[in-house]
This record gives sequence, C-alpha cells and structure tokens, in this order.
Amino acid sequence: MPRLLVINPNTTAAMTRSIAAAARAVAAPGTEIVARNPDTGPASIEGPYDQALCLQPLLAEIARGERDGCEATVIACFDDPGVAAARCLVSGPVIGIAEAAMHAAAMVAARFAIVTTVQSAVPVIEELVLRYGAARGCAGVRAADVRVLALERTRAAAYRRIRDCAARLLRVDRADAIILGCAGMSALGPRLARDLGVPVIDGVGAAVKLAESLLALGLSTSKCGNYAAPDPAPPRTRARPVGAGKQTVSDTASTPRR
Ligand code: 5HY
Repeated sequence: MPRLLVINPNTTAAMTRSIAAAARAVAAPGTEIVARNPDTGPASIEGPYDQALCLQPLLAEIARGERDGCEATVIACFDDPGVAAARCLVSGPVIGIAEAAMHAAAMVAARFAIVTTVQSAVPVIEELVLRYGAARGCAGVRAADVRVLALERTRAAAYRRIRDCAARLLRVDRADAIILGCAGMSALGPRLARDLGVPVIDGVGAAVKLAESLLALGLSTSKCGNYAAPDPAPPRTRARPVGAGKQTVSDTASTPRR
C-alpha cells in the first residue's frame, strides 16, 4: 500500500487541506496520502524570495516524511521549490506539481497555457517551462491577479478572474488546454473544464498519479550522479578571518563533492 507525502511548502493549513482533498480525490484505493505543511516559513509563495524562505523547513519535512515511511513525495507548489535538493535528500521519487502538469498537458494538447495567481509568479513559471523542455508546447503563462490566499477566502471572485484569464489564454494565445498554475486552484478544475470546454490539468492530481506510476514501475531516484546523497554535514565551527594563522578561508568549507 503506497504511502505518498503531499507537502504544501507554505504554512497555510487551509490550503494544505484543499490540496489533500484534491490528492485523495484521484489517489488509487490502496494509496495513503499524508498531507503536511511546515510550521515555519511563508504563508504563501508568490515569487523567488518566498520560495527561498520555504526551502529549509520544506526539506526538513520531506526528510521526516521518508522517516515516517512515505515512499514518494509530491511538492505541492507550482514553483516546484526544492525538487532537485529533495531528490538528493531522499531515495523515493520526488515530483513537483508544475513538472507533472506540463507532462500531462503535453499528452492531451498540442498547445497548453498556464493560468497562475500573481504577476511575480509568471517569470518563475516561464523558467520552469524552459527547464522542463516544455517551451514548444506552452502557448503562454498569464496571471489572473488573484493573491494565493484569496483563493481560500474569496473563492467566487477568484474563480471569475481565473476563468476570464483562462478564456483569454484560449482565445488570444490559441491554447488547447489549461494548466492550473497554483496548488490552491485544484478545487476549481472540474468547473473550469465544464465552463471552458477544454482539458484543465491540476498539477496536484497529475503528480499523485505519476508518483503512483513510478512506484508501481519500481522506479526511484538515481543516486549515481546529479542527485547523489549530500555528504553528512561537517561539524559546524566558526569561520576565522583569512590570514589568522595557517587557516583556510573557512574551516567549515566542505570539500567540493563532484
Ligand atoms: C503555489 N504559491 O502553488 C504557488 C503558486 C503561485 O503558495 N502555492 C503557493 O501562485 O505562485
């Protein structure tokens, strides 16, 4: 019975609950979903600074999830924060919802587009599109100008803005499918698909099904190179100024691993 950690990297418990509901709605009968968020870090992630703030608590929760028997991890934030670092940290598959959504969309549409929340998220997502080799199929990324936490508070108004932004992506950018560019949008997917008449891909669901598939195939992260396990942390000692005796720049500098 696979046990999946579905981690919301921000600290908003209401959002974690809606992410958990989206994950459990698609999980196979034998899959256990363990939904968590860190106790410390940003309440929402709306750009590179928030993303940096979430990393250490996120990685600590992912390590705890593996200790608690979770065989795979879904990072439920559309910035895909910390995915590569987590793949070094734990053995089981680690899947970001943006990467999962883009792969799923590419298999149902020649051109997909991404509707996200705020303008500051757009360049972050555009960089992910390039990193994942999805640029050819991506018609565009647009923000609905809805704050992440407004998705929980003012759902009706948020839905209208997201629907109108998605409609523009279909009409102006000639997309054939829409990706929900925020983990907090999962609950809007089915209604948006009915209203727009095109496939709407929720990254949370796509990531859960991909995680189940990788586990069923017996696949886990390769540790032979780029995702090799980190060296055990050297004892932390205070760095001394260069030139103070026969001292390197810092006695905490670890030897480059590769
Ligand atoms: C997310 N932020 O999925 C991202 C997406 C966004 O707190 N969860 C967040 O809207 O930037």
